[in-house]
Amino acid sequence: MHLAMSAASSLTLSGWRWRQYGEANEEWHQCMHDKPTTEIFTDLIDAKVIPDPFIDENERHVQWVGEADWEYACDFQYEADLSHSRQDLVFAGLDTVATVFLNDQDQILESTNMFHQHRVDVTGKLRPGLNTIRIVFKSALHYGRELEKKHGSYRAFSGENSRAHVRKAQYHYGWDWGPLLMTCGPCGEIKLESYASTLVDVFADARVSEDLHSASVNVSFEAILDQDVTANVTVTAPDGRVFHSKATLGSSTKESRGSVSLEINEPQLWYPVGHGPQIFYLVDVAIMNRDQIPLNRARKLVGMRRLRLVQHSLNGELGTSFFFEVNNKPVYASGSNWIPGHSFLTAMTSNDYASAVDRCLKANQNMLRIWGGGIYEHHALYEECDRRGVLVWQDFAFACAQYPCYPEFAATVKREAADQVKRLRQYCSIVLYAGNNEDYQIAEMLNLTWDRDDHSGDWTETNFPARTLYETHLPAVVAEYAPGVPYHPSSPWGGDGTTDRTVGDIHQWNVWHGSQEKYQLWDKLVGRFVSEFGMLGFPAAKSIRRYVTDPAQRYPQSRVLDLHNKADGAERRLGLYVLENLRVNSLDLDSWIYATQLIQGECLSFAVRSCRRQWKGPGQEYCGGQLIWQINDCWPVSSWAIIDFYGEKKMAYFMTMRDSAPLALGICRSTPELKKLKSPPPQILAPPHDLAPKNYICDVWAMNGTLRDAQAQIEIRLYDLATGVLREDKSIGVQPLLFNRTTELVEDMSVDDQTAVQAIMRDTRDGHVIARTSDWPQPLKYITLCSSPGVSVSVLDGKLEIRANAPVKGLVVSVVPDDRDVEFEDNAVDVFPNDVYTIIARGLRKDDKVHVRYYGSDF
Ligand code: BMA
Repeated sequence: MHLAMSAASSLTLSGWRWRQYGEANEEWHQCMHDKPTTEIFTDLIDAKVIPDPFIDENERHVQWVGEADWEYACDFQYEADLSHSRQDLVFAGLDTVATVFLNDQDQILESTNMFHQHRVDVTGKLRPGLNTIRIVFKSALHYGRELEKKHGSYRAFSGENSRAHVRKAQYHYGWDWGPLLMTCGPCGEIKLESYASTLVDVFADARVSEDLHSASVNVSFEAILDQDVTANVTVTAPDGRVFHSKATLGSSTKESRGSVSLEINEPQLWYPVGHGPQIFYLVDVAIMNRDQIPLNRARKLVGMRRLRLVQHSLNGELGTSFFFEVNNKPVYASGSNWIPGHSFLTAMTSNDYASAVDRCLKANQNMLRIWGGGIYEHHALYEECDRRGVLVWQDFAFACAQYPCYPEFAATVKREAADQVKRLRQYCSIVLYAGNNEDYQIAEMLNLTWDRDDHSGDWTETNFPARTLYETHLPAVVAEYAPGVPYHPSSPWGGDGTTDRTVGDIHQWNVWHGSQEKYQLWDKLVGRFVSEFGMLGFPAAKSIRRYVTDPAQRYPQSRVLDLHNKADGAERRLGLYVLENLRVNSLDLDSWIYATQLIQGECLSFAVRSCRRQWKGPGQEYCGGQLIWQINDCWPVSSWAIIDFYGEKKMAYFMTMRDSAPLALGICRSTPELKKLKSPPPQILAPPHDLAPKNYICDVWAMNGTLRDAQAQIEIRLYDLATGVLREDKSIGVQPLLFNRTTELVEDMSVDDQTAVQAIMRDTRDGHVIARTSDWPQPLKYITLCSSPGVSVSVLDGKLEIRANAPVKGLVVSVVPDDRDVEFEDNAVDVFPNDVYTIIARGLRKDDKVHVRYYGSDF
């Protein structure tokens, strides 16, 4: 968490105007807002020059924007202050191929990397009174194609190949969930700083000792000085204790660096959510002149934690663990992948980031992976993660391509990495930097000739030159600027290659992509850390109504809905998973939304349960985490997201929320033969669903993700699906649940293909329900459901009570009409006889009408 630096004077430029560049007599258009950052697409939409590309088929009609060049200008006032000997223009980011002019005559900057930050000395170039900054943004498409001609073509998956040469957010080129919208503009704030001496960087590197009883804090700073100064460093502990130190900095070198070290006894530590408090030390650095007058000061909130990525050998299994340990406590990571929140990043607000983190926490998630095809995120996202204890896995901004490494490219990347790691390193929530997304997987796929055992450090002359970035340059930057944070060359990475399930992380896409396994086999797909897996699901009907304006286009395979579904083979794969598993009665849009969301939920729930089950305690951390692909969208689309672009939660959000709860239950149905297998059977040998057996065995387990041993009452009941009759009560009374691991509760319980199993965990003192889960015969399409399950929903102020006389799967409640703002804390639930399911619903009134849909309600 960073507090603003108070330079002697700082002015944030705002109030932009824009026009197309190079067109004769083109007029300037004033932006419709006076925000400091802006970009061409939002300005063209505001000015009604183009239609909103998110609506209908408009994406197709606006492609010319990315082929054109654009120009921005902004006026600002400057009053000379004699005590300030220097003026800088400070750029937080320009998207992307930008040439900057001051007062029209002076070209002060050329920038071709969206992730670079610039401080340009403009002393003596400003006029008293009105000044103008003008920036020409050339088409990044054209620029990339030129570079491609010069340096050769590199393969990129998603988007055109030229993107591999351009240091711009890669998803702007179009992705398998994102539109091709090549925006440009002053996307980062631009400030005029006027000063005599200023701090330009402050970093408090806090290292907590192994026994957690002390911390060494090295506070380093960089300053631009016109005189000798003293840097006064004060560290204030959350309990009010204050630590001081001082250093003198000389002005002889214009850019001065210094540092002080402080020892803090019994530090108060920052913990991830669920492990302890999120508390911060306030680090204050002030530079003072000879008369002890403060010239400039910077403040930072610093969380102190001892961080390790643990890769140790495991009891009885191959390979090594892969999990994070904070303050000596292993943390199981249950989280999601984060893609940029919008195709037009300047449209995002700090509130948007805060609510994204809030939704992640409400889904019982504790980690976000900031995926490499996006950006190094907005500070508001990291601040919120720090503040609320969500761990961050940060990729460097490379994805799904073979990247070059010619000298200019390596140089721009090294600078980008240094700029961004310096910007981010104070966030204690960041627990890992990874070199890229899936580029080693691409190397494997393209059969690039590379030798894992070649550790020369320079692979620029091979056909996998970017290895030099991922294994030499980027780790060097992390080691220099964020030495306390582990570096991982790629995601996925480890062992014998990117699919090695016993070492490092994997992206488990053999459900949906790859071999398109049945999701019921998810327990055979788990790896040491599963940093991606997913299943596509349609957005909510009310969201679709917003972006498909023509009611005639509101059917599942319409041209407009297909345009808003970028996934390769989406129709076939969705068809496969839905039809392979569900009895589909109708293909109208509402039914298709329900079907795809139920399948997504079932799949992700199998995955989360299977991964989490493998967190079995010390020496048995067979899986250290799972991250859902993906939590959010950047535009309205049918994608793997569990929350759609308009913030509507899909069924999978709630289903995986329950599986990720601190205290949760899991059931796995199998057969003795299947149970023995560690991997899915080769497909040729795998029985198709219709040869599925009639009799199964079930295991039941519990996860106690808290840091305390617990005891809970465990009830297990077997119900006949067709009649709702309770066949057997297999409850096992009070069970001890050791902390921070799973406990196996029941092994090999016999069930048949007409029986659903419900398990409930209750508090031993007052009997309240802590967790529920259920297991159903699969595939769901074969089960004979009760034709009148007697579902009743009582609507009360602020909550619902749901009852049923027979097992009901995937019950979704919504308010009618669905544009009322009611927030359901839970949904997409399985309801069983003899159990009232209560859902808290903020904003619900007892006279509200609700709509209920469950699996089979339309049969
Ligand atoms: C992964 C990601 C993305 C992609 C997703 C879905 O492998 O890294 O590149 O969007 O799969 O296909």
